[in-house]
Amino acid sequence: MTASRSESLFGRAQRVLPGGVNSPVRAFRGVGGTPFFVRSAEGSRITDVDGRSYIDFLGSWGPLILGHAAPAVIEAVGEALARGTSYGAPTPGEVELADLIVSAVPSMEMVRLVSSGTEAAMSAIRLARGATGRDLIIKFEGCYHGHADSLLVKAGSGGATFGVPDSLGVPEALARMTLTAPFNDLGAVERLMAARGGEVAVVIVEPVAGNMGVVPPATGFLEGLRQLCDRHGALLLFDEVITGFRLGYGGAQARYGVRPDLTCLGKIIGGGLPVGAYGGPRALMERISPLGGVYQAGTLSGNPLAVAAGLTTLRALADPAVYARLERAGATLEAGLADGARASGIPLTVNRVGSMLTAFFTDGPVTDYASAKRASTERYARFFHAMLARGVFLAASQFEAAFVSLAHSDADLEAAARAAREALTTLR
Ligand code: HOZ
Repeated sequence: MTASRSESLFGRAQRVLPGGVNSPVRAFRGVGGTPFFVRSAEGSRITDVDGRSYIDFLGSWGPLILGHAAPAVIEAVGEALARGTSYGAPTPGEVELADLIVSAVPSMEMVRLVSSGTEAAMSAIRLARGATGRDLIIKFEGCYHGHADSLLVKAGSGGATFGVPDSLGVPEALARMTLTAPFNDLGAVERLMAARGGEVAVVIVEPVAGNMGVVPPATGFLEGLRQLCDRHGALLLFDEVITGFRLGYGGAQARYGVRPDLTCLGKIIGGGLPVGAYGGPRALMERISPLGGVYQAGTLSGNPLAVAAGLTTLRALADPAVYARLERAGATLEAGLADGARASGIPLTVNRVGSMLTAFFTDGPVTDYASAKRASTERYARFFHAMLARGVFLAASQFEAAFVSLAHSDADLEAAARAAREALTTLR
């Protein structure tokens, strides 16, 4: 049998790229098989180099809330491109994007644009340490905040997929400054704070976890974190790289009504181009260079192409009807999965918040990393391939989210729900 184009490319790729990819989960090791290589994508569909087309629920891991190659984004980026790709000097677009972000996100009065979510989280942590004069951070098991040293401790996403939540190469001295608690376990945070609260600079959390699969906050969890931080003089940092502009125009903090001190954004605010951002109250943000002593800089920060894509995307989301549509679309996919589980008798727990969801192959509730890890990764792998064979592309790991976009039509959602019902039956 001759190799497909994806197979040949993967062979070549593995000679020159570690694992054949530029980001681990893409290598399909969590589900087995050969990753497809992408030729193009449009709307809800992604097409591989062998000409197979899939309804895409990966959405580039979250940014593509308008779908692939959204015409308005392509036009805006094209116009920006014709004016140059990068200047290393300020542009009007950055000011507009910053204005738009601070008017949308309740806790942000100022924002600094960077080039990735990793950079945003790393820089926000530095700011928190600089502002409080404290060194420790608290993070939650299974939450993922990019791959900066201090944050690769009990990390989700690729850390969960490959069983390396504590990466090699992170100095022990640094890892010791990251305390961890189970997600949704306020008691554990209370105990950490009681023991070392005076040394804690910041508590960082994904307000809705998306990197151990989707896990919503328990009632009172985010509010409790707010109170504990206030009591101990620590800052609260919401990593809204995934949830920002996805769970509503004001992100998870508007949805749950809890105001963090610092917020990280990424993904959607770059409309599919590389971007990140962190922000908070003026008094805190004015500690960043050139106003204050916390240093952070970047050649491509506020890149004009990313800013153009981001601005166009955020403007398209300014209508509340958009989020009502995303909610309905998410619910349709969830219902298809739940029906399929009932019909097939396969134990499945679907966690969904708005347009992000994960189907966990387990029968108990999934409320934290320990319960997420009880899911059968072997069943997920079979489900993933059964869906792919039916033309539906999901994340290649049990511990990631599926994202619905505004480009998914009712027909796409019904086709995906039908595929899920059939795929689940094949797992019996
Ligand atoms: N860290 C991303 C998943 N949460 C994966 C990014 C990628 O592989 O593109």
